[in-house]
Parts: sequence; structure tokens; C-alpha cells
Amino acid sequence: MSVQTFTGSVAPARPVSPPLTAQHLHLADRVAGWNIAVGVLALSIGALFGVFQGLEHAKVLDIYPWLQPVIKTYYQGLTLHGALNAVVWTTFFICGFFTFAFVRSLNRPYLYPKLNVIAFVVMLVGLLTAAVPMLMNNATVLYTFYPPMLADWAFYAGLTLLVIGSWIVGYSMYFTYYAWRKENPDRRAPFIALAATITMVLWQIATLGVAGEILFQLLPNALAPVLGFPAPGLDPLLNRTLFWWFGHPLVYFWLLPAYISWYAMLPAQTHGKMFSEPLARLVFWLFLLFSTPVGFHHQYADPGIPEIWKYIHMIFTFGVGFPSLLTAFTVVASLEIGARARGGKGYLAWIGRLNWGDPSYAAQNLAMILFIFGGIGGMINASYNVNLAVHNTTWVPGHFHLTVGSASTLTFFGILYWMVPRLTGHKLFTPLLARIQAWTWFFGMLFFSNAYHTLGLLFSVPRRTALGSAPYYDSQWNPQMIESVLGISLLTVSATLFFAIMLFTLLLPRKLDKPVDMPVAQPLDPKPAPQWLDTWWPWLNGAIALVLLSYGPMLYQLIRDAEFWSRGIRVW
Ligand code: HAS
Ligand code: CU
Repeated sequence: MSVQTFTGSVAPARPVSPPLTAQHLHLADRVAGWNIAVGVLALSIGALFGVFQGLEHAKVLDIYPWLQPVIKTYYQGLTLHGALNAVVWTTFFICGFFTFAFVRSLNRPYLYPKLNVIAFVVMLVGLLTAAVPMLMNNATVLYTFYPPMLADWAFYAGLTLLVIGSWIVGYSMYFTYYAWRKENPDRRAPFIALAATITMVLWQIATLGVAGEILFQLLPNALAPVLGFPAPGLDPLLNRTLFWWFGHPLVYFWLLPAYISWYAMLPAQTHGKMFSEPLARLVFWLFLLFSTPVGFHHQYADPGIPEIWKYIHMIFTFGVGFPSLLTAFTVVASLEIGARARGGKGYLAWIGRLNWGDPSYAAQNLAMILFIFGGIGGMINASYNVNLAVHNTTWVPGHFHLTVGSASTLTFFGILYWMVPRLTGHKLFTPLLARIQAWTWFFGMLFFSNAYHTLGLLFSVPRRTALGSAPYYDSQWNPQMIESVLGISLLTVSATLFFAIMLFTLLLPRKLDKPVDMPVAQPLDPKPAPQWLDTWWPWLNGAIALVLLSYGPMLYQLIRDAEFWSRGIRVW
């Protein structure tokens, strides 16, 4: 088909985006709902093990003998806590959230909607496959599964499927994005759709590292005894390097969905506007560039990596801090616009006029405040020399409970406070309880992480240790341990409230008074963002080039000199 243009020439007809109907949304929303249900369920079990650990550390309760019928050791509990919370909850939530938000932002149905269903099934099979060995104490390797510790093969196979499933969510987004782009060559991609797609691309670049580790090293070694061939052996340093290629950008896979909400949804929840939409795009492109070439900041203490490479990754780490600093200023400006529109005055008094009464808003704003401390802690970790003072101490769990445990998780709770009513058509059970939940999480994490930061810094208390039964337990630690128990108690109340709110919202069919939908903040300046902030090739090629430059020479050397002398061992 062709159309006559007013100049008389004949131009090929441009395909038009099909309208997004309720029927299209129905399938996407169901898949989103399943993802969220699995994520929340995983979090409920993972959080419980967190409580046990914290109480054990503070000698309040030696819970492990009691738990013998369920789990065998402290380390099995720690593996379940880390894997279920940091990997399963986050990945399922993010895939659900993106499945929901992407099409709404693009205002076009998925090109291949069944892909999202397939993705969910693959992820679920992966989760169940990995869960069996974890529950049977055959994969007590913690969430970083450092070799030469070696888990049952099913653990690695399950993780692989989980990652492949999340890739399929990404493919579904790419196909749809590409179709939309062909239908709308002159329009700027809507911010939420673009930012979610960048996050998925970042994730796929990141997971290449861990895919290499699992497919070429861990899985063959774990399968060897089962299939009856000699184990090829492991090189721990090579594996740690491949792991942290993945491990650091993983944290931005957790953070960027929260940033999408802070930039493009949260202002709308308090009558604000996006202070600068172009700047928000720039931030996401910068994350694509700088997220991966920084992994050696987790390996400052590893021998065998020359200092110059650690130094280069340190510089890039400060580079990746920069888009977060931009975020801090621009997101606050977006919220301030809202608070002033609501009658806020003064230099700081406007803060009181933010939409604190809405639990979805309050949870996310509180998450942002905790991230100030989490982010500053990150910059401290990143400093090569200072890192040596805090590495492998409880300072590090202090840091990541403020980041993944607060900036991400508390934001995700906030998102669920509008999204679950939208998905179920039921009223939130109840806004008051949800507000209490957000504040108890805020104070719980504040006390808990302050205590762990201090213990690590002042006394070098080691992380990943059953401190309660350590012979060197020192009564000097008591004040912080008491503070941590106060935090854990608040967190226990908060987590219980959260699961109750989710369950009762789902089960009680109280009809919504007014319809709820995805909040989308309008930009302050309606002018479209410049073209270069909507163009993939410079950023994507730049990201690939930086990964090659920052990892290529070192990986070449590590592979060339690899000695696979270490056999997999079971230390638990
Ligand atoms: Fe990290 C270790 C460095 C961010 C997670 N990190 C970890 C581990 C985890 C983790 C899980 O360089 C442990 C890994 C393990 O098991 O061994 N991290 C950083 C740096 C940043 C950073 C430089 N981390 C994160 C995020 C995470 C996360 C985000 C999860 C989501 N991290 C490290 C290093 C280590 C490390 C080392 C290794 C430690 C070791 O020795 O093992 C940066 O991205 C941080 C930049 C952030 C900021 C803050 C910006 C603030 C904002 C909020 C604004 C809000 C306002 C409030 C102003 C600069 C955006 C408004 C209020 C109103 C009322 C309006
Ligand atoms: Cu990192």
C-alpha cells in the first residue's frame, strides 16, 4: 500500500501502532501479577531467615539447633536469605513491574505477548530447580557462590534458567520497542519505556560474565561426578573476576527500576513534574556506560589483579556515582515543584507538604532518604585504601541493607501499594497500616545498618559469620548489637505488616472507590529531548567498548595463565 503526499510524490505508508486495548493489558497484567506473587513469596521466606541471623549475631537466640529439621546450618540460612531476597525477590518483581509498565508507557501492545508468559514459566522452573538443592543443604554457597565451593549442579542449572527467563522478558521488550520505533520514527521514545529497555540491556551485558562462569566452569565441574567424567577443575580468581563483572551491574539492575519510579512516577504522586526529562535520560545512558567496568572494586583485596586495574576500576566507580548525584538533585527538584503546588513554602518547610499521607509516596520518599546514607557508604567502599578498613566486615551488610534492602526494596513496596490495587481491583488493606509499614521499615533499617556500619568500622567485626557462637565475641560490641536488635524488631513488625497487607488486599474483595492507574509525571518543559538522548548506538557501543577495555586485557591474562588446579569442595 502507498499514500499520495501533498507534493504529489508517492511514499510508502508508515505502519501505525495498534491501539493498546484492555484485552492486551489483561494478559500483560496477569503475567505481571504472577511475577509479583512469586517475588513477594520468596521475600517472605528470605526475610524470615534474616531475622534469625540477626538474632543469632546478637546472642539473643541460638535458633539453629531448633531449626535443625528445616535447615542444617547458619550458612544454609544465610544462603537462603541472600538468594531469595537479593536475587529472587528483585528479579521477579522487576520483571513483573517492567511487564506492566513498559506497554503502558509505549501505548502499544507487546508484539509477541506470549513471550512474557514463556519468560515467567522459564524463571519459575529455574527458581524451583535451584530451590531444591538450597533447601536440601546441597547448595550452601551463599548468594555469591565463590568457587572452589561447589554446589549441586541443579543450583547452577536453576540460576541459568532464571537468568534466561529474565532475558526473554527483555527480548519481548526489544521486539516491541523496535516495532514502535518503525511506526514512530520521528517521536522520542517515552521515558519509562526507554529507561526500562536500557535497564534490560544493562542486565544482559552484565549477565554475560556470570554466564561464562557458570557454563564454562561451575556447571561442568558440578556435573562431572554425576555424568562420570573427570572434573575439569576450577580457577578461583578467574571465576571471581567473571562473577564481579556481573555482580556490580547487578546492583543497578536492582536500583534503576526504583529510579524509573522516582523520576517518572513519584512526582505525579505529589502533584510534581519531571524537573528535566532530558537529564533523566542522560542518567540512564550514563548507567549503561559505567555500570560494568567497575567490578574490581569488589576485588581490591584479591591477589593476582595488578593494582593499576584496581585503580582504573576505582576511577570508573566514581564515574558511576555521578548519575546518582544528578538524580539526587533533579528528583528532589521534581518533588519540590509538587510540594510548592500543594502550598509548600520556605527553604525546607515545603517538605512537610509532600504527599506523606499516601503510603505509596511515603515509602518511596523514605527509601530515597535512606539511599543518601547507602550511596555515601558506597563511595567510601569504592576508595581503594579505605575499602581495606571495611572489606569483609559487617560494614558491608550495613551498606547493602540501605541500598538493595531499602532504596530498592522499600521503593518496590511503595510501587506495590498502587500496583496491587490496580491489578486486583481491590482497595489497599489499609493505607494506615501501609504507612506504618513504611515508617517501621525506615527506622528498622536505620538502626540496623547504623549498628552494622559501626561494628565493622570500629571493631572489624567480620561479616558472614555466626557471631553468636564465635569464641572472640566481645562484650564491647553490645551497644551496637542492642541497636541492631531494635532495628530487627522493627523490621520484623514491618515485614509482617507488608505480607499481611499484600494478602488481605488480594483476598478481600473490597471494590476501589476510584480507578487507580500507573502514575506518569509530565515534564516541566514539554519540548522533546534532543535526538542524541534517544539514540542507541553511541551509548551501546560506548558501553561495549568500556567493558572490553576494562576487562579485556585482564581477562586475557587470567585465561592465558589459568590453572585449573582447584577441585570443587564442599565446606559445609
Ligand atoms: Fe554497593 C558492596 C560501592 C551502590 C549493593 N554494594 C555492595 C554489596 C551490595 C551492594 C549487595 O566500591 C555487597 C556485595 C558482596 O556481597 O560482597 N555501591 C558502591 C557505590 C555505589 C553503590 C560506589 N551498592 C549500591 C547500590 C546497591 C549496592 C545502589 C544495591 C541496590 N558497594 C560498593 C563497593 C562495594 C559494595 C566498593 C564492595 C565492598 C567490599 O569491600 O566488599 C554508588 O552507586 C552509590 C551512588 C549513590 C549516591 C547517593 C545518591 C542519593 C540519592 C537519593 C537522593 C535523596 C534525597 C532525599 C536527597 C551518591 C539518589 C530527598 C528527601 C526529600 C524529603 C525530598
Ligand atoms: Cu559494586
